[in-house]
Amino acid sequence: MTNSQTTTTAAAHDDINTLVLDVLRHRVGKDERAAKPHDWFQAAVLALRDKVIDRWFESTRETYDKGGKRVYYLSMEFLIGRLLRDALSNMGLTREMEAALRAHGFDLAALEELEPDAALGNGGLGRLAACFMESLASLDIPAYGYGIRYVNGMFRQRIDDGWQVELPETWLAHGNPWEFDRRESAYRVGFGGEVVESDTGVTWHPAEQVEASAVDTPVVGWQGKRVNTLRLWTAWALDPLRLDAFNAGDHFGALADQVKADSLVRVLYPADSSPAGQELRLRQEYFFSSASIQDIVRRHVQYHGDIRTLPDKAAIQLNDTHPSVAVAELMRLLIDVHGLEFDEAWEVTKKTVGYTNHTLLPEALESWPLPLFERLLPRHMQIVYAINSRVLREARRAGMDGAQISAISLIDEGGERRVRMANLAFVGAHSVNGVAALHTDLMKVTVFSDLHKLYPTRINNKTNGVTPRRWLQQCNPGLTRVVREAIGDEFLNDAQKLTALNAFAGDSGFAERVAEVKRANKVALSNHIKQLMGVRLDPDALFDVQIKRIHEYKRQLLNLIETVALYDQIRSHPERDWVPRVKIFGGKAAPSYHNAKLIIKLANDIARRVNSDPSVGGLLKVVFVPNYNVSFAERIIPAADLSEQISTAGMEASGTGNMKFALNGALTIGTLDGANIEIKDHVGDENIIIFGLTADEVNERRANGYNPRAIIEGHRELQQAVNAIASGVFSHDDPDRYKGLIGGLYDHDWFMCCADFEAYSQAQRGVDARWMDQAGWRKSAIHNIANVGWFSSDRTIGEYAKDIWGV
Ligand code: 26R
Repeated sequence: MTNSQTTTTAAAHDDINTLVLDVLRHRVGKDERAAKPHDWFQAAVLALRDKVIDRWFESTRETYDKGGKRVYYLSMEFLIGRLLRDALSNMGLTREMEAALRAHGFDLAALEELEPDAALGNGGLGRLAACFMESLASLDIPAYGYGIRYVNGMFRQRIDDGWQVELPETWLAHGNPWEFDRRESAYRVGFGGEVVESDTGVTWHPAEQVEASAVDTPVVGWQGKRVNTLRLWTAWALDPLRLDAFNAGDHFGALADQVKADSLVRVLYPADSSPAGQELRLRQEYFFSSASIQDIVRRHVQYHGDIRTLPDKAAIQLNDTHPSVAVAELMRLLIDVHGLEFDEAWEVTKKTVGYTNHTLLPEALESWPLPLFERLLPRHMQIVYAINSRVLREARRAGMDGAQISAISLIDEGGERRVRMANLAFVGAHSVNGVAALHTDLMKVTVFSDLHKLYPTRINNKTNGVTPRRWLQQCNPGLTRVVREAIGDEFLNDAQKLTALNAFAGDSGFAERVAEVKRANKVALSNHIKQLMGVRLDPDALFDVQIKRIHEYKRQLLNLIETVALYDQIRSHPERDWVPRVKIFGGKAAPSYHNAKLIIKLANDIARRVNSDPSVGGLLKVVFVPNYNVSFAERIIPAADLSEQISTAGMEASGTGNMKFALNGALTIGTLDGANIEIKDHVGDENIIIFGLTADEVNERRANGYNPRAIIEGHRELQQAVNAIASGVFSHDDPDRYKGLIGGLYDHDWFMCCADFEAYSQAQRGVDARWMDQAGWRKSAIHNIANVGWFSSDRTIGEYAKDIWGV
């Protein structure tokens, strides 16, 4: 360190130290001697926030001065996790804060654990939104994230006797030191009522109204370059307490409006790809879409005057179809409030909006019963009809037939009529993108095939990415240090510079240092799991990890069946050289998803049996970690040796956990699905373990009569394993518990666990063989770290900026 740097650091330390003490006294209201750890945590956040705010103002002023274009990212979900470490690290203040707290006897890492994990999302889509917000700020792109400030986000998962129990997460119980109430940014959002047409135009008279009020959280980019805003909406009744009713003795009725408003922002819809047939969900979608669009339009008119120039100053990205109704809302404001003609409004809307699709699963494609949509949003219904008539005329002119026209229609006419939100988003956007190459290709030939024919240039690919700040630097400081020592600091600014590490793959000294870090991370995780669950893990075993939402297409069941088969094999052939393995599972099941919950119970049943069986001699351990969330991922991923990405080919749109694991030096065992394919292309065939059917083969098997029963009966290990599960070997207390689950495998096995079992178990034995060659394994791990910098969300956001947003 040079002399001047030493001085700056020391000055910064004094500065932070003074600031923290001042905040502790005057804003937390505690004397140094009386302050508890949570008071110090609060003081640390508020002190840091002061530093962030200065940058925030500068960024905002700069954007206004330049009159530049802004990105608006509309998302029902933001799975942001904890912010203290992230903000400290991006502001370059970690060391100073550490020192300041140490001076008072506190450990920063311990205080970080006091921060609630903000879980305003289900899984991949929500976490992607959080990575994107960080990258937007890091790339110095002016952006707002818009979403809902759920009072209870994702449920907290407890495991009771092996079963998932859902508890409300009270992340706001002690306030949220990061956020700012923006009462001046409040908008009315209406529901129901009627539409009146007169000479002066169309007026919607809603039957009910709530007020959406903004709550802002600053999002700090790398090196504090820019601070953007995550604007989450909360709901207020226009008349929160009806005093007349209250005074007349109706104490509960007097609060009914506020209760109704509260319910809009109470919970995150607790489903991942399950039918969202609930009025509340549509209300939530419209609530946040309307407030966001009103805010965007208000800002534009205030600073630029003419609403017709909106596409030059605003790019609105819809994160899946959850905010699709924003298309109709923008049209409504342009026509009814700003007096544009339909055609002109339609051009402005399309130029402004982009839509990202995140899943092809039919059950996750949103559509709303037409009567519900019409009752709740009568004016939007008219606009949807008007858009539809225009689009269908275009289709007719292009020579499309009846079948194609009904596939393109915004209204699903088969059975109960429904409004198709994906079609609305598709036609209302100038860009429609998938999240990995295979996914984008499949979009063109499945759900969107006819829309793609009508608008052949609209679909494009933007392969997902993850932020290397959180998913390398912050979660794995040990690895970051070793990499810096080897290749310098350039990769901190550009993750693709990690390729310089390829030159070190054969350097045994470097490999040794990477391995030491991995081991230390495994020790740390083992200690945590010991403390949390009482299970002792051997840090020298192979840590084999599958953490993600529990879903049949992700095939945790395939992994569990293989685990049982391995358990059998170890017991039958104790003389063989088995590789000691720790199988780690984690993830939440949608509360109404019966099979997913049963799979959690099965993992726990298997764990109980295997972990207490002395005959496996510690060669196999199974753990299902409770309440998997972002902060848990930050502990587990740096400690993983093997990353399980084993979805049925064609079903996982991208996956993003796969990228995080590879970046932290785990090898992937996976199918040719989602971004696994591109990870393979980047790390090289020899550094990834690919197995199983391709997406085409899956389709072919399904089309030509797939017979899982014959496969099971023709495969001894598979049959033994599934029969053990079905007959109650792991569930003595309820021997029939898994009859139905395993029966489903025999009868249809939609997700092709049986078809892929042999290939998967072969691949796993191949993993064992590789592990025996530790030098080879380490080399592959380094090639993974070196070659996945491309999967930085900076690269992804750069592509969105250039190809979609024009910023
Ligand atoms: C309709 C509603 C209940 C709903 C359905 C599905 C709500 C949320 C979802 C979650 C889906 C869309 C999701 O998270 N998709 C994931 O998006 C990731 C980011 O692009 C991908 O990596 C991942 O493959 C995909 O499953």
